[in-house]
Amino acid sequence: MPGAFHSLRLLPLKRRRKCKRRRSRIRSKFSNPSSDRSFRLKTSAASLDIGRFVQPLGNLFLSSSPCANLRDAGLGALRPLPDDLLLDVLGLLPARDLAALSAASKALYVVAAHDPLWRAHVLAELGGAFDFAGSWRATYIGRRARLVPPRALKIRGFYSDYLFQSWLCANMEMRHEWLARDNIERRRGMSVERFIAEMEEPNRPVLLEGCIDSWPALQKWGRDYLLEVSAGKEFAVGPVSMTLDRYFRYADNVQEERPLYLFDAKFAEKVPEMGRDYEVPVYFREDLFSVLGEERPDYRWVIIGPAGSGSSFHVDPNSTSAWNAIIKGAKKWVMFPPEVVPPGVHPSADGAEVTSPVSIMEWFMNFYSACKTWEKRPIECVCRAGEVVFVPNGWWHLVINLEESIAITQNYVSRRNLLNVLDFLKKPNASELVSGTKDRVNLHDKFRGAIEAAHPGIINQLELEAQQKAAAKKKKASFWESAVDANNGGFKFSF
Ligand SMILES: O=C(O)CCC(=O)C(=O)O
Ligand SMILES: [Fe+2]
Repeated sequence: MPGAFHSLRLLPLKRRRKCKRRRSRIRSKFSNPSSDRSFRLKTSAASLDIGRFVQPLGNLFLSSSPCANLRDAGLGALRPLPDDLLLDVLGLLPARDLAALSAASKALYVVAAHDPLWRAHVLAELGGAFDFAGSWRATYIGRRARLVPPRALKIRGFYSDYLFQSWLCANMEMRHEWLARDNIERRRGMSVERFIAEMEEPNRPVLLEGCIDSWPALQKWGRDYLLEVSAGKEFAVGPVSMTLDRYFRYADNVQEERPLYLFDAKFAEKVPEMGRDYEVPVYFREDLFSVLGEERPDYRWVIIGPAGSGSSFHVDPNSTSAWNAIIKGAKKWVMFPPEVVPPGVHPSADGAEVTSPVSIMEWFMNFYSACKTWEKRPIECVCRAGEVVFVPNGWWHLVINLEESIAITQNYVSRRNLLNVLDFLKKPNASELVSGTKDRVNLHDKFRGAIEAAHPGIINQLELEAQQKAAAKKKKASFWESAVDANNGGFKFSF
């Protein structure tokens, strides 16, 4: 959803493609939040939150005592605007005017309390130097004493799917059925040769157990240790930078639909102890981007986030593959192969932009069940501390943290995906697609040149092998076509 209060978009830094968010229509059945049993609210659900008093629009028609929607009476000339557009308009207002507007009517009070509006003001004015006060509105108002808010009101009779869904996504628990399916291949003690032949070559995800047991990070990386080694250092959190202590204070109190996510590509340079506490698992040691030295695109990140934070559907940058190792916590993964676009996700034809639901919870609520009947169902798992997920290049994936999690991820190019990466970097719209570097347009030529210098002949060799493989595949296919002879129903194989 384009708009002013989304202008500080909070994309994890790993993926830089433009991302539009669109709120989908409610597809699940809901009634009064306090009586419905079809979803469970988090025990910490904010009881004074204004969103709690908003009901889905359908309830207006089902209500036994039909009444008017408070929204219509109190919005004046703004009434015809759909909720998403109305919020975009309010997102253009300075904070002072937003506060003043909320005193104009009960309806405007509800709409102007939509917390993402205030998040944009806090982040724009304070960057990462805020002390989270339980909501963004309270955080902003706490810092601006002269901005006296109207006192907290309990408001009934406001019906809006958009606001209800936003509140619900921030406050509901993951459902059991969203977590139950676990169909990823799990391997322990796999040799590197088998990993290459069975996983990397065919481009299939796998969950690797036991391959980071020797990492000091697994024992050491709790909050206390990280706070100590990173004292005074700031990390990238969405569009701002924050110290870890501030981020943890936020994470302890947050109840929002898309929590801020710490996703920092320079952690090992900023805090060398963190760089020393892990090593690349044995399967991923070939790292061809390293030929670029300092000019390589961003490739490693520390990721920290509270329950409910995560990464919405995306494909990893520059056609690289990745590994993601969990040090603390647990993450739910949903992955679709490159040729299957996940339901609810709409990439543009040139691949430069992706439109997807506003939040991960919204995707689960409105789209997860759509794949139940699909022939190609996603690969899913819950990955826990000490486990590593291999994300093959081109796979769509979504990740949600089920508890506070700390992870390290690296993207890499091995000879299995070198040609893919070179093709990707050469695309005509490379300036929009390539990410993790300033010099997007020239990355292809620089990388190709550096590879030729460091590994003479490797590109030709891989191209030759690829041609041979394609020819063998074609030969096999044409043998089957002639054997089956579909046109005249002739010869058929039987076994
Ligand atoms: O841990 C996460 O949020 C997932 C990050 C991600 O998408 C990745 O490692 O490729
Ligand atoms: Fe990713």
